[in-house]
Amino acid sequence: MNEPINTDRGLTYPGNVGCPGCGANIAINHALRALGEKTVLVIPACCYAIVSGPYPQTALRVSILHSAFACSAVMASGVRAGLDMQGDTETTVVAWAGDGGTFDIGLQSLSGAAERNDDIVFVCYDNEAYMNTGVQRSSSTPYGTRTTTTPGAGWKKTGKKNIMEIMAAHRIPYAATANIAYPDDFVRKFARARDTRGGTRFIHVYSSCPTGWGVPSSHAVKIARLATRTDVFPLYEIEHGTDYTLNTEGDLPVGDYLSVQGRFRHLDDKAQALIQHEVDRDLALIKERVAATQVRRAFSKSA
Ligand SMILES: Cc1ncc(C[n+]2csc(CCOP(=O)(O)OP(=O)(O)O)c2C)c(N)n1
Ligand SMILES: [Mg+2]
Repeated sequence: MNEPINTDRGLTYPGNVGCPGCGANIAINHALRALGEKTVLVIPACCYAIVSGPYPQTALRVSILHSAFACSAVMASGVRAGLDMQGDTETTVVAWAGDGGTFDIGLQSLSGAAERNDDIVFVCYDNEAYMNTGVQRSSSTPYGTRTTTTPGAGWKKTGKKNIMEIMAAHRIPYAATANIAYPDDFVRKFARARDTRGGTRFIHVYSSCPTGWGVPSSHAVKIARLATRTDVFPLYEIEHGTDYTLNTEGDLPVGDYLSVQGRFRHLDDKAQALIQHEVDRDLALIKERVAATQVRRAFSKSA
């Protein structure tokens, strides 16, 4: 009850109900390090609504508002409007949603906030399925994955929705990917999102789920690092929807990522080759945009 916050201990309490190795717990630790205590989190229905604690319990030392599944972005917009009316310009308002609450049911509300360019940070911690309700596939679930709604030979035959491209199309001031296995890059991007005021910022966080992916909990960070080293989850930033910066270059084939996870173990060489092809194609598209950005910047300097 209004106890002064001792930030020396960080902004998370030492224990919560998350699964061992939960990537979202690692993500929130990194994120709050950058965001600081003047943060309001809006969390829709998802694992993290449970992990962050039902009132009056809490796992975090910042204010949390739980929203319905579909509307974390617009609720964050409303909190921002309320704070503005109180003259509080310092507090950062952050929607913290899963992939279901971002790619699927939350997409209209997120698109609305982004189109209005509301002054919020929207974070998708992406564990690539509806984990809280028992590992059902979402539109973020990658090609080849087995989930409880894509079991056995019915493994998912369509690809992952490209949420970064969708957000870039809204021409918001800042969008970035971040990975729990790269804490310095992660914290830098959250600090940048915090400081880029006056518009919508979006961060797509790679967030391992040992429980849903069939990997040992001790491998949560190792798998996350492999996602970026194989270019399955490249780290990059997009300013104003058009200016791209690539932060990493992978050095391993996708097989090194797929073969160590239960959810992909059934994939044969042909399916793995197709995934490699798509990963290479998507990375090439990002690189084309990076090159176009560099040309544009050089041109505008010389003009
Ligand atoms: C309108 C509505 N439909 C369904 C649910 C049930 N539900 C709660 S959490 C959840 C899955 C959330 O998935 P995601 O957003 O990916 O977060 P995760 O649990 O994976 O962290 C579902 C289907 C709900 N709360 N509200
Ligand atoms: Mg999810």
